[in-house]
Amino acid sequence: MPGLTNDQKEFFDKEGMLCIENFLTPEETNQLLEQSKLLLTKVDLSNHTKTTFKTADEDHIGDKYFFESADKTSFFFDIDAFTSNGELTVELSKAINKIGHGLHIQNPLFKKVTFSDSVKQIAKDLNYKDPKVLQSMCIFKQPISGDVKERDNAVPPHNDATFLFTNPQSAVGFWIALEDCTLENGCLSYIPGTHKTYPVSKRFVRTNGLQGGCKFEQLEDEKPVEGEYKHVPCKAGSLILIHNSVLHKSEKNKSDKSRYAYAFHIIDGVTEYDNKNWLQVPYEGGSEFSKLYKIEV
Ligand SMILES: O=C(O)CCC(=O)C(=O)O
Ligand SMILES: [Fe+2]
Repeated sequence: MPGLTNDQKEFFDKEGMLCIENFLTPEETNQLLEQSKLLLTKVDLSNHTKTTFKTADEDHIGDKYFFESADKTSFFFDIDAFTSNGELTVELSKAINKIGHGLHIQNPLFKKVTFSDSVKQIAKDLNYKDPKVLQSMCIFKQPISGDVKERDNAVPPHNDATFLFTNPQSAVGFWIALEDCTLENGCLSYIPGTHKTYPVSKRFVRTNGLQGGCKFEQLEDEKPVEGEYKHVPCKAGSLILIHNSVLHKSEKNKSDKSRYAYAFHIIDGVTEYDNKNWLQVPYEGGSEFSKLYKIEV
């Protein structure tokens, strides 16, 4: 089973991001793309809280719908999806930003890819002792169309440890392109090496236990960001590994081509995952995050 070559391990360690082309076959990629499109048709607006998704400091969501999404197929909208009166600004299927955060639990197709031998092998090659899948999501950057020349679907600069905090840090993102990602439709970009030079200066914490509410807790002073963002355009079927502490972002989709991706994050069960994190267990039907594999003793 192909895992990571020594060169790939070295590259990931040095850069904080690694793109592996052809991780999925065209058939597997297409299956997940079609499944994502199918899920987009399942949103029922009549009983929906219209929760939008944004990771900018000032207005991160923190409502119950978000809190309880860890093991569900929940729908989150682009921040420009609704007018102030709650009217959709685009057609429903083009208004969704994310579906998550329990696709690896709920959806057989996403589950199969998440718990595949190739993913397990990569976790082993990254020296995970007890890898656990924390969350999974379909991420949509909807295309522009008609009068809409720009969609507000940029992901601001961040590191994932801010949101998936463990002690010591152990999260790694597995981000799979379901369509070709380009400079025009908002491919990922990152500043190489920032996982070693830029501190995890804040973390996203619950303010009110299981009731909902989140804020950023400042851990240390922000450091001026140095370095240039490097774009990672890639073909559909590519896997991009994201180190927990590397600064990364993606731009708005300014093209008429969508950019759909499936991403999940793992952490190491031997680290401390405390109850301040927004994503908590036990959740419905389980008392732990899903183990990627049973540990060999
Ligand atoms: O899909 C994107 O543009 C951003 C994804 C991301 O930041 C992540 O998966 O950690
Ligand atoms: Fe991220």
